[in-house]
Amino acid sequence: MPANLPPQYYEAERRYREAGSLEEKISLLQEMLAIMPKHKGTDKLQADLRARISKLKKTAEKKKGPHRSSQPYQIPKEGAAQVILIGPPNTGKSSILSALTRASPEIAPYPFTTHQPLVGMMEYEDIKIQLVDTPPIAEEFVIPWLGEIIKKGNLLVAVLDLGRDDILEQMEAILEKLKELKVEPENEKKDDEKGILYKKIAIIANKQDLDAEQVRLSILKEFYAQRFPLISGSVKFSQDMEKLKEKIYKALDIIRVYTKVPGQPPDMRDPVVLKKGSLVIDAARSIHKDFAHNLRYTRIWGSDEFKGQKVEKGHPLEEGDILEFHI
Ligand SMILES: Nc1nc2c(ncn2[C@@H]2O[C@H](COP(=O)(O)OP(=O)(O)OP(=O)(O)O)[C@@H](O)[C@H]2O)c(=O)[nH]1
Ligand SMILES: [Mg+2]
Repeated sequence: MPANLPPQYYEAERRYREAGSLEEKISLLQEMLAIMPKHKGTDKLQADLRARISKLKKTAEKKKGPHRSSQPYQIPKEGAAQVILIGPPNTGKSSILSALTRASPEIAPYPFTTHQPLVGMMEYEDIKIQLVDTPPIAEEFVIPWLGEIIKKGNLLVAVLDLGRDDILEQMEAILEKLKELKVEPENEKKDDEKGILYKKIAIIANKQDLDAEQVRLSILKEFYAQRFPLISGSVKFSQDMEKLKEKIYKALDIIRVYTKVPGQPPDMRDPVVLKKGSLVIDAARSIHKDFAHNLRYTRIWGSDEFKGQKVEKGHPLEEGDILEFHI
C-alpha cells in the first residue's frame, strides 16, 4: 500500500533536515509522526520514526546532564494579564491572536502551523491584555516548553473548532494535557492539593460560521458550560471578536480601580488592576508598599452609596471605584 503522505509531511521533513538542535529535531520528528496518516501502508514508517525519536531523546538526555534545565521560552508578562491560547491543531488559535491584536502569526488551512509562541497585546477599553499563541496540543506532538508557558499564564483559553465532529474530544485532549502538567481548573479547586497548580480556564468555540455548528455547540455546552466560561463565535465576524475581548476580560476575574490626588480630577487613563475581591489596602500596596504602610484613610467614589466617604484599609473594592489615598 502506498504511504500517500501529505505535503506538510515533506515540509516537516525538510525542516528536520535543516534543524540545528536535538530538541528541534525531536520535535520535528514528532510532528512528522503526528501528520502521517495512520494506516497499514505507513506502519513501517511510523515505527521507524518512533525509533528515531527515542534514540534522539536518549542522546539529548545524556547531553543534558542532571542539572541543566532548558527553558527556551520565557515570556515576560506585559500589560494587565497574560492569556494563553491553547488547543488542538488548526482550531484557529493564531487567527484569534491575529484578530484581537496587531501580531501577525502564520495562519494556514492545515494543522501544525505554529511552532513558536507568539505574543500580541489586546486592547480592552483602558487596559492592555497580553495574548500568547502557542503550538498545538496533540498526542504525538510534544513541545517540551509548552508546559512552562501554560503554567505561567493568568488564564488559559481553550480554542476549539466547531467545524469538526470531534468537539468533545478536542476539549478532552486539552484537559488531558493539563492533567499531565498537574494543572487543574481553579473554579473546581476544593483544597490546596500538593503539587497541583490551579488555573482559570475558558473555552472559545470557534468557526461558528461553518455547517453543523449548532448541534456541536449544544453538545459542547451540555458537557462543559457548567464547568467553564464558554463563548462561541467566528474569527470571520468582527462583532464576535469584540464580545470575545469582553469575555476574556471577565474570565480573568480582575477589576480596575482609579486613583485621584486630593483637589484634582481622577486619572481615568491608567487604572490599577487587581484581583476581584481585593481591598483598599491591596490597591495601596500595588502602588507602593511604603504607601500602604503609611496609609491613614482613603476616600472612595464608586457605586451610589460611595461619594467620597472615608473608608478603612479593609474596605472591599468594586470595578470602577475611584480612590483618594491620605497618608
Ligand atoms: N471558517 C472559519 N475558518 C477559520 C476560523 N478561524 C480560523 N479559521 C481557519 O482555520 C485554519 C487554521 O487557522 P489557524 O489560526 O492557523 O489555526 P491554529 O489553531 O493556529 O493552527 P495550528 O497552529 O496548526 O495549531 C485557517 O485556514 C484559518 O483561516 C473561523 O472562525 N471560521
Ligand atoms: Mg497556529
